[in-house]
Amino acid sequence: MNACGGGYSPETRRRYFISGPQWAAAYPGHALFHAPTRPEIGFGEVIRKYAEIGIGYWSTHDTDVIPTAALGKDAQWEIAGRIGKTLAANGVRCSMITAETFHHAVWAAGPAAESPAIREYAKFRVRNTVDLAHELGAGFAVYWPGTLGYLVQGAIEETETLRWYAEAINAACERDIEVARALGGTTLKHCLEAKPFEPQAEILLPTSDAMLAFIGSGMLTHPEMVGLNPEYLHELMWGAAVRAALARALVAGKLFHFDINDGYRLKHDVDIGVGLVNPLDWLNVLVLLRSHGFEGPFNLDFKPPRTTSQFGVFEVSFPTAVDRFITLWEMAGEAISDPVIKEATEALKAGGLVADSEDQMDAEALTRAHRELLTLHEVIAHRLVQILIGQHRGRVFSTK
Ligand code: XLS
Ligand code: MG
Ligand code: MG
Repeated sequence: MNACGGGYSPETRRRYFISGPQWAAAYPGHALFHAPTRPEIGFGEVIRKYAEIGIGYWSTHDTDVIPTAALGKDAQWEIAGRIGKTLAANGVRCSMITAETFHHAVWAAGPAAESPAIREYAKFRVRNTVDLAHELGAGFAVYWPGTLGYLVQGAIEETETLRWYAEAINAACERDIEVARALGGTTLKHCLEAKPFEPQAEILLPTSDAMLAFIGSGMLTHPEMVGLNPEYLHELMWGAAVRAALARALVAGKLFHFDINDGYRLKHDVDIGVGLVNPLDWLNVLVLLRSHGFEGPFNLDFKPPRTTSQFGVFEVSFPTAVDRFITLWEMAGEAISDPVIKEATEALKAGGLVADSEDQMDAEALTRAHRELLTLHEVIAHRLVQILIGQHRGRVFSTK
């Protein structure tokens, strides 16, 4: 790490609204075909290490820290009390709680199963997530429906299942209104997270766009409280241009929270650290977000690779992920104020001029007036690569 030139200071890192998930740091390296490569660790160690690195916010699934059997019971509040003390002692804040509605065997048929008893249990779980979020001072609740879909065809009815899923989200919002009123505080931001496949073969809400349609479907009692937690890689997994997916969320006023990571198009959920695969695309994503005033939360939902040791998780994986994000964020600021990009963009927006003597509605004349101007698209793209690799600051390569 010293050979890499070191990193930002913890104080600098804390200036960004970056959250570290409990599950990301505690991921022991297991998967369907993979045995764990790292030991189990608890919230005490994760929060302490995040504090040392300068990750100022912590997020968690309910069951990352509370055994399923203890949820909603006295034991839960005892654990929540210990979490609260650990956070305070380390100067870290809880930003988000998410309900695990995919891992336990109870979710075999998903959170919106045919069985009314399972659906009541799902409502209990999301209401309890809201309670935990208020207790720990979080502002956001995330719902990744995970198993809302199917492996075998024809057994579930999609419209019914979506209606049932809406009932769970409604239960969370209604509970939130009650709790916020009782505490004299504000309600949470409820964020839906889409993933196109995994762990089900077919997913009923596979993309952020599908979720926007769901929010606007009329099935939610409080659509104004519900928005999105897009995940960078989840959008790539279906082949999206991530920046365009985020733009659609922005114009709908629904970009609430953002899971940051990296990976490959049309492949499974490899959850690689931000910027390790697509740094140019990431720069462009952050240009869009910065120019629209979105400043987080940026949730580090990646998985340290199985080849990284437990020591490496906190010495290499998390600090470098945070630092790549900060560097790309600062570069995005440079791109936004870059004089070359500015001038080129302004010229494009001014448009080409068809001579007064010519027919203003003549397609050929319009094409001629724009032919040279449109070359600026490629100039802008080149300039962005220069910014990414530092050439705009005079970095030069010689063949000699
Ligand atoms: C899984 C999701 C998950 C959510 C929270 O693929 O990314 O980690 O972010 O449940
Ligand atoms: Mg995620
Ligand atoms: Mg993922």
